[in-house]
Amino acid sequence: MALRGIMVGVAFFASQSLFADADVIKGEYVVQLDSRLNSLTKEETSQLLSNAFGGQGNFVGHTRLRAEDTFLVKVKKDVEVERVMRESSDVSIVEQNFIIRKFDESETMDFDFVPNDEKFQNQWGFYNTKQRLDQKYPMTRGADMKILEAWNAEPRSIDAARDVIVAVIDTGINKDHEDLKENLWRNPGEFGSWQPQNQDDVDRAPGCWDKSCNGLDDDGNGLVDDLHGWNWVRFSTDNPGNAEFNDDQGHGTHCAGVIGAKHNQVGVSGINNKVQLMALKFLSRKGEGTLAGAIEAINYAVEKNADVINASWGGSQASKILHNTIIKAGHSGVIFVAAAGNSSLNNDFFPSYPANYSLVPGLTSVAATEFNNQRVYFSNYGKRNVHVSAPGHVIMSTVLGKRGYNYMSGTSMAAPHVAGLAAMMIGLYPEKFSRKPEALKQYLMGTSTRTVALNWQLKSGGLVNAHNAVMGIIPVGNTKPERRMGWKSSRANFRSAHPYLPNTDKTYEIKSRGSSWVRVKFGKFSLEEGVDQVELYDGEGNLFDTITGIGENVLSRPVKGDTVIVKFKTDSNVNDWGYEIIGVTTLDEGDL
Ligand SMILES: [Ca+2]
Ligand SMILES: [Ca+2]
Ligand SMILES: [Ca+2]
Ligand SMILES: [Ca+2]
Repeated sequence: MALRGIMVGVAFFASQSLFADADVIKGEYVVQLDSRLNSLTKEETSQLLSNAFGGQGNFVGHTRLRAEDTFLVKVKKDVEVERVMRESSDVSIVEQNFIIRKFDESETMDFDFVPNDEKFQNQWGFYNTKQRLDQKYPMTRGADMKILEAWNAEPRSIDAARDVIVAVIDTGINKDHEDLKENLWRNPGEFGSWQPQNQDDVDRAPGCWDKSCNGLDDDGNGLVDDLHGWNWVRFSTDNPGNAEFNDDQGHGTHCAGVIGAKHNQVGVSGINNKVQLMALKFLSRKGEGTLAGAIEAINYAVEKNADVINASWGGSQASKILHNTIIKAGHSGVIFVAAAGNSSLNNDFFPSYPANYSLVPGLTSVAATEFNNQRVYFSNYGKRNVHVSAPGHVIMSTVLGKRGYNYMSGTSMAAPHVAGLAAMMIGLYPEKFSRKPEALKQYLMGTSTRTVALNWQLKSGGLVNAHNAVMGIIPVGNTKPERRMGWKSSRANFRSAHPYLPNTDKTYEIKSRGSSWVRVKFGKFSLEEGVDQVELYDGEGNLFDTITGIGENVLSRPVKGDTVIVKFKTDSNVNDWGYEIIGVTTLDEGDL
């Protein structure tokens, strides 16, 4: 089937105006006159400009802008620029006077709502203003997950997760922390007033008048006084563990703070000001736990109707039982958010568990990004097995101590950013996402920000974006055609030199007139991974795919429209063979 008119040509890619968001100054115009008028006197120029701008009734004055033919004109009432130029043959160009801003903007936050927690400024992952952290790192403005934008665009998002239960399966949660204690989940079966019935009760629980401290298993789940969670560190056949979930390491508390630290003037701000943090401790002070402990903790979370599980842990060893446990959790409606791992490895080839477990509805594997939205060097990645990324380097959150706060780095820190956002979405849109982990995962992927660098490293190609998520914005590159069938293929032949040239920055356009969707087929590519790459954009300049590394017979992601702009970029070293595009595949949604 022949393709309708594939066209190739050099396209100018940068189409954005530098002054796109310029504010204009009312009543002021910059005017360039025809150069033959340079010899006019000031009075003659004044008369001419006055005539052009509506006569003496409207014209206020003018001044020369240190050029023979260029003036600033002031008028009482704004005029139509096109009309002035059309009606006065003496006027060459008229432009409204507008405001130009320096590119490094001031650091004031132009938002109605900014949390008053004292360390919010350190939370670059929520809102990156290029602020200086206590430690020196090069920051990129806007490289963040758009939390402040989300809170402002949809203020309900701040407290939306008040009834959403997030199980932090980790080293425990610091129960005395000023930023967390109010957001601890309470087991409904283990609190409420209780009275000692006999001497045994008094002896066992002196001074206790509540189910949470009576030494009894009030909800009959086999665990005594499990008010906020449980501790499986010493769990064994003869030891059920205990109710002391308090963190002795800091890791779990850090995760908890990202998900739900109070907005209370002190410390940090959680993604959610209100949320139910279930403290399930199975990792010891050394940060180690057992398979059995992990399975127990996950089953506990499911039993107690957790909505989200945060798993900031793992390893290369697979377990079928843990896998089955997590599959069950997914089918029961929990979204399981797993850190991708910190080994700098590609999880598609070197699996990390639990992140890599397949067939789990909603399992979301999370890589870590840093201050410029690039993957942090230590973070695992994988176009098939790692779904999204989130900030995970030098993250400020809660730690040990009543007022303990500190930075930590890792995919461990990235996962709770996603878990926290998941909780927010469940709270905001329960009919869409509550107990629907796969739908929520797909949504978080679909609303994420695709970047050139993350495209080839992650399934979603990007970083979770809270603003897009609360507002229902799906970026163009993330949309998908409604139909899977009916794609038509035709041959194409575009290729780099073999081997390719250094310092290439080449752009061309592939067009298949009239198609609704288009994708391109690479016969072969062999490019220095992450350095030399082919970037694919739609006709409006929206990035939708990045091709790098090695592959054969690879179809790009689909994009809406009939245009693919191909950008080929290489650094100063030639490292490989290059690429060839051998086909273009199109879908016409008008066809039957
Ligand atoms: Ca109990
Ligand atoms: Ca009890
Ligand atoms: Ca706080
Ligand atoms: Ca190279």
